[in-house]
This record gives sequence, structure tokens and C-alpha cells, in this order.
Amino acid sequence: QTVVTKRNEKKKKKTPYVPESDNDDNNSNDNKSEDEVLLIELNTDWQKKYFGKSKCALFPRTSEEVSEILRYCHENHIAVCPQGGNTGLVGGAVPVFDEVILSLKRMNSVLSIDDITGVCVCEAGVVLEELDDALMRRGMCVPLDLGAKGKCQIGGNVSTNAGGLRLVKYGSLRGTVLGLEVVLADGTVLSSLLRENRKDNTGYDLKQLFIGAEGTLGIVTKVAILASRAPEARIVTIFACDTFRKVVHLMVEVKKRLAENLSAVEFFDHESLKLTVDTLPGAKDPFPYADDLKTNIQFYVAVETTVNEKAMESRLRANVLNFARSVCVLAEDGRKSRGKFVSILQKKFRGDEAERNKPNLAQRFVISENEKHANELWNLRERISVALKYAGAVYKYDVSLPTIKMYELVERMRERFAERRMDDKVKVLGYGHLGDGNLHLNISRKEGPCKDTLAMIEPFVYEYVTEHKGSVSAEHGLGAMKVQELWRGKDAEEVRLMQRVKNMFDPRGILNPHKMIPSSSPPLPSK
Ligand code: FAD
Ligand code: 2HG
Ligand code: ZN
Repeated sequence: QTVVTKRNEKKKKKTPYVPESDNDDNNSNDNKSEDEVLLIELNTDWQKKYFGKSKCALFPRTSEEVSEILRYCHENHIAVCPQGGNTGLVGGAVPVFDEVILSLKRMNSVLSIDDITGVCVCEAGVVLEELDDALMRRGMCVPLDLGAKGKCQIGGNVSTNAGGLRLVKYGSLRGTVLGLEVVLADGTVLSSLLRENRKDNTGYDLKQLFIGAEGTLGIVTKVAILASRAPEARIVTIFACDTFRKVVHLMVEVKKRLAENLSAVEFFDHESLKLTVDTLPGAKDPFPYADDLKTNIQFYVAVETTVNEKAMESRLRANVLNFARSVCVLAEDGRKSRGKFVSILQKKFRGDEAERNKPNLAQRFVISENEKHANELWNLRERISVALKYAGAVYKYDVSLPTIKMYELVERMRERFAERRMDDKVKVLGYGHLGDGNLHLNISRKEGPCKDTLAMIEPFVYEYVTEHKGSVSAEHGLGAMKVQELWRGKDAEEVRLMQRVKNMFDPRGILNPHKMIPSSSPPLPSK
């Protein structure tokens, strides 16, 4: 096999807004040795919400080393916590107690890229952005993109079945991951699952069990993934809407009319935009004059469209512009002077019959002028969770709901806080993957964590989601945060089957204990 990148090759960090280490408040570490500081880092999750107490972290370089570690731990009943980039948001990648941390960071080689089939084979510890760079050099890209790309690893992505921003285009990793190498709890290396065929209908598709297993069934050591053709140009458009109903109808129109070029359709509310603009340097309100016009903008829809050939960019731009003008009350905004902007508005207001009859799903829109501008606009959505990192204690919920009902949960949450006069202490933000019916509800409290706040949120959120036939974890997994929530919304029989699967693969329960699979029976219903 061709080794496309050398192990541990140093790369320039390209996504600076995902903090590489959690050192921003490490003054108290002054008297600690390097190893102690590293252990603290490895025991702490990205949000600084979950803290393990492990005294041992191992950094294997090969599958054989992973196998030796697991064989030893299995024989000696030692618990292991697999760790990728440690960007997970549900406390899955840090120990609960003193489990051995098994970090994949040194297994970071891209092993082969097949120009004919587009299949790429790599070790699990390759950082997503570096894998993308390696593929880009061959005109391809990873069929997955998320805000943590500068730090998360492909093995972590597979183990969480990460969804991300482009699922609308590429589908789930369950479709694009073609094979895996996995080391089982007793040290057995399962290499035969590392297949590169697109089609294989022989027996049960066992690799699927490890996708989204959050390290509870085995350690993913290699991944074979079907790369996509890299687009040569992209256009990002942000629409501003006044109601969530219009947001949803706009999404339906986008999917219908821009389908061929659509790569993402996301949304965020005004509270999210405000926090991002107030917190992150360089983030700007895309509609700075909206207030002057007394428009009631509450929501933003971010649409990303791409073309595979640069030559097609102008045609794409014309299509997107046509679409945007046909659904918008007013003309596009842009980085224009106030004078010019007003004159465009006046022209539009004079509109003809067709103008008056259009659906008016959006109030305004802004379309990217070039790649730099596209990035600026896209960051307003992609970086919301980074802005939240600076907003005090944050309670995160990642749920699936029927799209049309999705935002009601955010409104209900705000009402609950208002009823108890707690609304001045918290910010309730709603954003997410509109095209996939995936809401990110985030509640931040500047003054830090508080039991009363948590009691207002849980179990209400989980009950609401279950009642509406949603999912309590759309894409982040269950980790330690939601391990007991598996009972909710799933039949007890289904959970028991999962417990049996876990028991079969890991009879001694050494792999990521206390995560994802609850060990007990369902909680008794509260009276
Ligand atoms: P880790 O956090 O290290 O681990 C996650 C889980 O997988 C843990 O249970 C761990 O034990 C297990 N694990 C890790 N590596 C392995 C392995 N090789 N073998 C077996 N088990 C393993 N998630 C989304 O789905 N969509 C998003 O859009 C998204 N955006 C994000 C944006 C930001 C800024 C941040 C901080 C996070 C975001 N996430 C998102 C969450 C997170 O990035 C993903 O869950 C990601 O897939 C985790 O990868 P990781 O390498 O960091 O895994
Ligand atoms: C995103 O889509 C991530 O930005 C993070 O999944 C969501 O921080 C969150 O709640
Ligand atoms: Zn997400």
C-alpha cells in the first residue's frame, strides 16, 4: 500500500477557531510537570464539563500495539477509554473514573487513495481536516464536514457517526464508510472488515455495529471511506426570515430548486447570531441595516451551493440569485454603502405584478461575492458553538424533531424560564441542521452552572422530544451525558438487545464503561 502521508507529519493548523488545547485557564498548572498537565488535558472534555481521574494515557502507534494493550487490560479487568480528538460534546471521550486513556493520535497516516474508485484508507487518528487536505490534493474530499475538523479524528467521527454540516449532500457515514479495522476487547484484530468494495451483500454488515458505537464495542484502528469529488467553487447565501414556518418552507423550496448544487442548508436564530457577533472577532451581522427597515428578522437560513467546475460558477450564481430574488421581499443586501442599499430597496418596492405575487419566504438575503466572503458568512453558522464556549455554563441538547415543530422546543424553553422569572439569567439559542431535522438547543448561563436552571431543562427537553417522536441524540451520541436516556424513546426490549450485543463483544465491560449503554434496568416511571 502507498503511504500517502507520513506518520506524525507536522501540519500547519488551519482551523484556528477550534482551540487546540484546553490551556486557556491553565495558570494553576504552573507547578505541574509536563506529563501532569497533559493528563489533565486528556481527562478534560472540550467543553470543560466532564473530568476524569485517569493516571494513565497510552499512545499506540500500530494496531498490534492497540491489540497488546487491550489483551492486557482484558486479562486484568482494566477499563479503557478510547480517545480521538476529544471534541465530543457528550462526555464520551474522557474517563468517568480512572480508566486508561487510549489515544489514537499517533496512528495518523493516510495509507492509500485510489484515484479510480475514490476509496481512501487511513488510520483512525488522522485529523479530519488533514484527511481532507490529503484528498484535496487529488481533487477529492471527505464526505463529512464539521466545525471541529481541525481537531477531531476520522476514527472519532466514525465512532460517533458524526452528522455535520453536509449530510444533506453526502448522506451519513453509514453509507460512505466502506470498511473498518477494529480491535476487539480481548485484543483480536478484526482486519477482514476493512473492505473497499462499494457493494457487498454477504452476511450481516458487522462494521455498522462499530459506526456510532462510541468506543463501547471495539477500537477503530483503520477506516476505508468513499471520498467525493471536491467542488471547485461555492456560493453561500444567507436568508433572513421572520417566522420559523417560513424558514421551513424556504428549506423545502431550496431543496426543490437548488437540489443539484445543494451541499448544506442550515439555520440559526437571532440570539445565536447576536452571541456570535458579540463574541467572535471578525464576525459581522450580515444585515446591519435591518433594524432601520423595521423588519422583524428572527431567523437566518444558510444555504451552501457548489459546482464541480469553476467554469460553472457564474451559472450557479445566476441560478441562486434568481431563486433568492423569487422568494425574497426585498433585494439582496451586501457589503454595500448605505446609500446604494437604500436605492436598491426603492427600486424593488416599485415592483410589478410578479413581484407582488411571490411567496415572500424571506425578508432579505445576502450572497457571497467570493470565497473569503463565503467563509465569513458560513462561519456565522459554523462557529456558534465556539462562541458559546465563552458564554459561561452551557447546557447542550442535540435533538431530532419533526422539522416544522423543531423551533417550538426553543420557544417552550424560553417560556419556561420566563414563567419562573429566570429569563434574565439565561440565553436560549436555537440553531442546527435544518435540512436534516436536527436542532441544537443551547442554554447558556453567564454566571455558571446552577441546579435550578438544569431542573428547568431536564427532564422536560427529553420528554418533549420523546412525545414528538424525535431523538434525544441526533448526531452527538449519548456518551456519559445521556446514557440513561437510551431507555426513553426506545423499547426496553431494544435496549436489552443492545446490552446483549455489548456483553457479547465486551463480556468484561472494559470498553468505555458508563457510556452509551446503560448497565441497569429502566428507571421506574415517576408518579
Ligand atoms: P472524541 O471526542 O475523542 O470521541 C468521541 C467518542 O468516540 C468517544 O466515546 C470515544 O471514546 C470514541 N472514540 C474516539 N475515537 C475512537 C476510536 N478510534 N475507536 C473507538 N472509539 C473511539 N458532531 C456532529 O455530529 N456534527 C457537528 O456538526 C459537530 N460539530 C462540532 C463542532 C465543534 C466546534 C465541536 C467542538 C464539536 C462538534 N461535534 C459535531 C462533536 C464532535 O466533534 C464529533 O462527535 C466528532 O465526531 C468527535 O470526534 P473526535 O475525534 O473528537 O472523538
Ligand atoms: C454544530 O452543528 C455542532 O455546530 C455543535 O453539532 C452543536 O454546540 C452544539 O450544540
Ligand atoms: Zn451539529
